[in-house]
Amino acid sequence: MDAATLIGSQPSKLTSVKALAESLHLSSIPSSYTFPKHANDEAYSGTTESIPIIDFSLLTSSNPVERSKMIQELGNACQDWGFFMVTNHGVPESTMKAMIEACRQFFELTEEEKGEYEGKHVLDPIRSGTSFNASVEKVLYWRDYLKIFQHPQFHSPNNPPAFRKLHRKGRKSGKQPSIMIANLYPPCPQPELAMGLPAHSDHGLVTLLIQNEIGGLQVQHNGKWVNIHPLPNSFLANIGDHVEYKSVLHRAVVNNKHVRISIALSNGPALDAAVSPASKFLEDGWSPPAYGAMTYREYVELQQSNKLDGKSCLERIRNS
Ligand SMILES: O=C(O)CCC(=O)C(=O)O
Repeated sequence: MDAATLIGSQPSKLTSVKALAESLHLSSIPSSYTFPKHANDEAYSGTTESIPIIDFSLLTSSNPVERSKMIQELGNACQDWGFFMVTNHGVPESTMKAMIEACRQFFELTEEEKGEYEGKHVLDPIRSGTSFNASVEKVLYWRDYLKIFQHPQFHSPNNPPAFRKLHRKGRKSGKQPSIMIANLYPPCPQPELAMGLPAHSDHGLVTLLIQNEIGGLQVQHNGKWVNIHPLPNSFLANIGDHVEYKSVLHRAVVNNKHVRISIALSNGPALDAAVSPASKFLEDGWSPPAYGAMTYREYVELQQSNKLDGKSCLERIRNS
């Protein structure tokens, strides 16, 4: 096992950014949070660049014309953006708000209480912490997190009680794992210097994301960073590294006024499923496979044990 896979190997325990942000008189960020800037880092917020909207009710419509039109639009959205908004999905707005509230209550627990869920291994079923993987990062991110494996086996912190109650309701059938990642981005005194989460793509098939009403998500599209402003009561969906379509780089920036909370639900193949290029693409005449077979568990472990850095996880497993 790689040393970085053991979260407990980090030299000293870091306080959460929530505690840091709330410390009195903090007017500048510690240098360990200063994120290096790159050339095309500025966000583009032009009005013409808005992500596709998929109306879920039409995807399941009994009208075949409507349904096939929406399926076509879904294919285009995956191809062109790898990111889209899902409306009319049937999840009550009150449930989405209650989830955000339960996560907010979790982050409000004392450092000691949250410490109970400080994971020792990247695949621990419940793991709370700060940054992404502080044992391998030179620069820390302005973000605290809670990660929970929710399927096929259900896990939930006992505290706050609202959490367990709510998540029990949300259990589903099927074998694919889903991992819930709650992110807290407290107000940052120097948001232009810090980063919530750096550019990365997600493991798995599709990630669904909700947030409180505060923006911060940016998606890379045609080489530019686009600010995403989701419609109320919608999900954001993005393609992960395990789908035929290309997964898309995204990141979370921070602000100096508001607490931002987002919840990502990552859905992947079965943890022990070996994922490899489809055999129909490996017939005579095609180029040799770019990637070998690997279980989803191995891929998640690899991604979580290393620095979050663009598509470096995919690059690591590329056949040379
Ligand atoms: O907070 C966000 O909007 C992005 C979260 C994210 O990319 C993640 O949890 O992997």
